[in-house]
Amino acid sequence: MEEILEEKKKGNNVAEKPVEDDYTGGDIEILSGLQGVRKRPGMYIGSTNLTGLHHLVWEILDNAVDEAVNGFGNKITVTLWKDGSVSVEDEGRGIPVDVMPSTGKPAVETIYTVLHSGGKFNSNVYQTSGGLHGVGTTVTNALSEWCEVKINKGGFSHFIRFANGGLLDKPLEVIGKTNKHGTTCRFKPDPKIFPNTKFSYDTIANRLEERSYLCTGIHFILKDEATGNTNEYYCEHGLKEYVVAMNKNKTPIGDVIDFEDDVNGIKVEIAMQWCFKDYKETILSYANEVRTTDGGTHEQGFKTSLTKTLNDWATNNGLQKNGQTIAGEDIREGLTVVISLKIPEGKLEFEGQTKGKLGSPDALPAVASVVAKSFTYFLNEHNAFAIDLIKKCSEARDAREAARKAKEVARGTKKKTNNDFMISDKLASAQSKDYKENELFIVEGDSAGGSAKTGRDRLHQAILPLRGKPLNTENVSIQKISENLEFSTLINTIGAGVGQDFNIEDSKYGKIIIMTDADDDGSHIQALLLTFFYNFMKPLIDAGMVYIAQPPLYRVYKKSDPSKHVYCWNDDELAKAKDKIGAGYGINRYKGLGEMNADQLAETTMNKKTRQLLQVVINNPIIVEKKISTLMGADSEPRWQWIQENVSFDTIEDDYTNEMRGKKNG
Ligand code: 0RA
Repeated sequence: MEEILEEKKKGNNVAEKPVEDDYTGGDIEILSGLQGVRKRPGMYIGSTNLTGLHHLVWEILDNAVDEAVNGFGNKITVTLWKDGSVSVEDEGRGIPVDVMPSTGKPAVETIYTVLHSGGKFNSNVYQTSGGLHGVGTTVTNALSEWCEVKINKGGFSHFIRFANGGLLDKPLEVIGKTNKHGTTCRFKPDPKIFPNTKFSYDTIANRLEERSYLCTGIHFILKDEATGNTNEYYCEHGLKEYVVAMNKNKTPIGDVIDFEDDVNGIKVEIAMQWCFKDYKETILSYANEVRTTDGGTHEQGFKTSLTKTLNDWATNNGLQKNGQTIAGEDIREGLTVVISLKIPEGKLEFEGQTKGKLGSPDALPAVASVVAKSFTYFLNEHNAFAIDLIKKCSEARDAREAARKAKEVARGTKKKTNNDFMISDKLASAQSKDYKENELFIVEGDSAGGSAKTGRDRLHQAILPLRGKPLNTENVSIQKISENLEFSTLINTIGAGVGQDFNIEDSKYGKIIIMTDADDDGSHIQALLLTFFYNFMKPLIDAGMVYIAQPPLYRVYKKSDPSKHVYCWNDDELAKAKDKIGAGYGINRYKGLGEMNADQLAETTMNKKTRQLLQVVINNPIIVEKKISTLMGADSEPRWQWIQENVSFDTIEDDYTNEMRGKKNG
C-alpha cells in the first residue's frame, strides 16, 4: 500500500535535478540511477514517511554491522548531529578507495552512486540486509541533501562528499595520516523528499538494541549531540537476553531455554520461554539479521518440530491425558521465541510482496533437526519443567475446547434471535455486506457516539460507543475478557472470535478505527484498546487493519464569514491557517470530540476523503512487548506522560491522509 501512496505523493515532494551537459556515458547512467531513486523513493525505501526516513540509516548501519559481524571491528557509533544529519561510524577495514579499472573511479564513489554495486565489493559470508529492499548506500546518498564519507585505511584518512541527491561534490582525497581503520558516513536527508526529516532517537535506539541481541559482541553506541543523550547496547548472550527483555514483567516458567547449532552451513539459534497468564504466542524470526515478519520456512520447521518433540516426549513418558496429543497452538500459548538463522548468500531467499517471508527450503529441516535434538535433550535433563509444561499445554487445550463448546452453544441461540440486538443495542451497524469495505469506529463517550452515528456514512461505517475506560487486558485470561461487557460486545461486533480462535477472514470490518478525544484520557483509552487488540486479535494489527482517528485540534475561521474556515491538526498548520484566513480570524480549540457537531466530526475525522488516519503498525517487537507489559502491567502515574510521548506502536499515515496532505500542499 505504502508504495502506491508514494506514487501519489512524489509529485509533491520530488524536485527535478537540472541535467548538466558535460557528462560521460557512465555519468549519465549514474545520474539516471540516482534520479530514478529520487523519482520513486517508495520503491526503494517503502515510503517517505518516518519509516522511510529511518530506512536511510538502516542501509548505512547494516553495512557497518556486516563488517563487524564478519569480524572487522566491534564498535559502531551512531550520532545525531545538531544540523539534522546523522553519522554511522565503524571500525572495520574501511570501504575500498582504489580506482577501479572498469570505471576509472574510486570504488567508494561507485558504491555510493551506482545502484546494486555494494554487493560486488563485498565477499562477506553472511550478508545482512536490514534495509527492507537491500539496495544499500546509493539510495541513502540519492535521498540526501549531502553525504560525506571518511575512510581510515592503509595509514591514511580519505574523504569524499556528495550533494544534491547523490552527485559528486568533492572527489575522493587524502586528508591526513592515521593508524586507525574504519568508515564514517554522515548524511543529511533531503527535505525535498521527506516531509519530516527529524530522526527519532528512540527509533534508532530500539533498532540498535534489537541489533545488539542479534549480533553479540558488538558495542552499539548512540549519541545525540543536541540533547547530550547517549545509550550503549552490548550483548554476550544475545537471543537469551532478547527473550528476557521481551518477558520482563511477565511470569516466566523456568529460565530461557536456548540452543544453537550449525546444519549444513546454516547457523540456527533459538531462545524461548513460556509464561503463565500470557495467552498469545510471540514468535520473532530473523534470517541474516533481517526480521521475517511473515515467517517462512524457519518458523514452519520450528513449529512442526516443537509440536512433535513435546508430544513424543509426553507420550514416551506416559504423560498424555487419555492418549490425546496436544495441538501446536496449545503448546505455543504463552510462548515467546526468537529464531535467528544465518544463511549463506546462495541459499538465502525471501518471498512475498514485502520480502518478509523466508523461502529458503533448507531452513526448514535445519531448524526442525536442531529443535528435535536439543529440545528433547533439554526435556530429558529437566523433568520437573517438562511435566509442568505439559500440564500447562493440556490445560490450554482443555480451555480452548471448553471455549469452543461455549461458542457453539452461543451460536445456536444467536440464530434464533435478532442478530443486531444480540450484538449490542449500542452498535449502529453498517448496511453494506461488503465487509472489507466496512469500518468500525470505536468511539469514546456516548455523546461523541451520538454525533458519530448522525454524521457517518451509513452504508459503510458502524459506530460502537464505549462507556468509560475499557478493562486493562494485560495478564487477563480470555475467560475474564468474555465476562467483560465492553469487550464481549467488541468481540461479537467484529465477529471473528478471540485469542487463538481469532480468524481474520471472519472480520465484519476491513478497518477498525479507534476514535477518542485528543487528551490524556483519550490516549489511555487508545492504549487500553491497543493492548486488547495486541493480546487477543493480533492478526488485525499485523494486517494493518487497526487505525487511530485523528480529530483536529483547531478550527480557524473568518469572523466576518465563518463559512471560510480551516481545520488544523498541529501548531504549524495553525500558524499557516491564521495567515491564510488573514485579519479578523477566530479560533476554536477542540478539547474533545463532543465539541464538534455531527457535520464537523464527519468532515474532519470520519469522511474517507477528508480525514487523517494513523495506521497502527508494529515496527519493533521489543518496544511493544516491553512497553505494553511495563505500562499496562503496573498502574503507575508516569504512564500518562509516557503514552503521550510514545504510543507503544509506530503509526503511519493511511492513503487518505496522503491524499489530503497532497491537497494541502498543492
Ligand atoms: C568491501 C571490501 C572491503 C571492505 C568493505 C567492503 C567495507 C564496506 C563497508 C561499509 C561500511 N563500512 C564498511 N567497511 C568495509 C575490504 C577491503 C579491504 O580489505 O581492503
